[in-house]
Amino acid sequence: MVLPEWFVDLHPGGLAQAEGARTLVMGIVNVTPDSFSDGGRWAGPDAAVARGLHLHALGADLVDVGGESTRPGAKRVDEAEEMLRVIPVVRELADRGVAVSIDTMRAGVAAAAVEAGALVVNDVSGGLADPEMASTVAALRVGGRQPLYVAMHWRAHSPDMDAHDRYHDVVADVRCELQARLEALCGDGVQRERIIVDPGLGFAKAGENNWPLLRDLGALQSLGCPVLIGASRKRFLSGVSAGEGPTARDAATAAVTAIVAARGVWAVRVHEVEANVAAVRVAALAGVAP
Ligand code: PMM
Repeated sequence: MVLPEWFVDLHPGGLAQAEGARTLVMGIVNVTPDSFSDGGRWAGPDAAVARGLHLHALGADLVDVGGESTRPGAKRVDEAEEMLRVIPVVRELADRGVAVSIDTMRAGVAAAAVEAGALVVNDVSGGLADPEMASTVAALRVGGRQPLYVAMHWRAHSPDMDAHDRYHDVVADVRCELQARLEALCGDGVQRERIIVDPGLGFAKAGENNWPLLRDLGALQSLGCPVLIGASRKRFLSGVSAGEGPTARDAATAAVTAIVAARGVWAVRVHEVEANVAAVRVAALAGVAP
């Protein structure tokens, strides 16, 4: 695969400053029976590959493949099962020219996925769940470079995360905990210029704790890394959405995308690609993206 420009040359602090650059859209393929918004829909490898190709055709810049649900309360799958779910899908999508990220907390899965063609390791635990993750990512190479590594703010595994949503000042606390992760990851050899940070909306964050993180994106951007936002269909959007259930939150998701794209985030992680591609294009063409 020809490596995409955003992979080769990751501009720190927000959007690639290159002419015409815009926020990237990461389409989600959960190869799981139990993810909160689309669990079971793309559980087999053929359905998952077809979904990934569809999202790519709709304009997704990369496709995020995950084999372990992280919804509150979800039980962990074992590593062998996670591998079986995701690796064939990663390989097939990468072979077909799709830029793939692997959503995993396990170093072994991350390494196998990069070997199968993934460009990005998306670790919702920011390296906390698996002590081997950082050194593993540091040793991996894609076209001579380390893969990109998404370090998300995380406090505990799914069964316990709702008990960890106490904050003194949610923006300052998340920033400080991400800063500590950055130092630890870099200490283990991950290059700072390959790291993307993510506030982890909905992870150990009750509804009202998510909005300040969106309102004060600048605090996260001041860490000096590109930012990824994963708001898609999350429960905190239910209060601004008509209708019930995760898919009823797609309109609010696109609204979040337009706003964060206007503030120069690197990427948004979304289930429905079409509306979000339109939102990032609107943000770019309306001249509000930096
Ligand atoms: N959210 C989920 C899973 N993976 N990865 C990143 N980087 N950021 C997120 O916010 C995030 C993630 C949970 O959502 P899903 O179950 O709908 O995939």
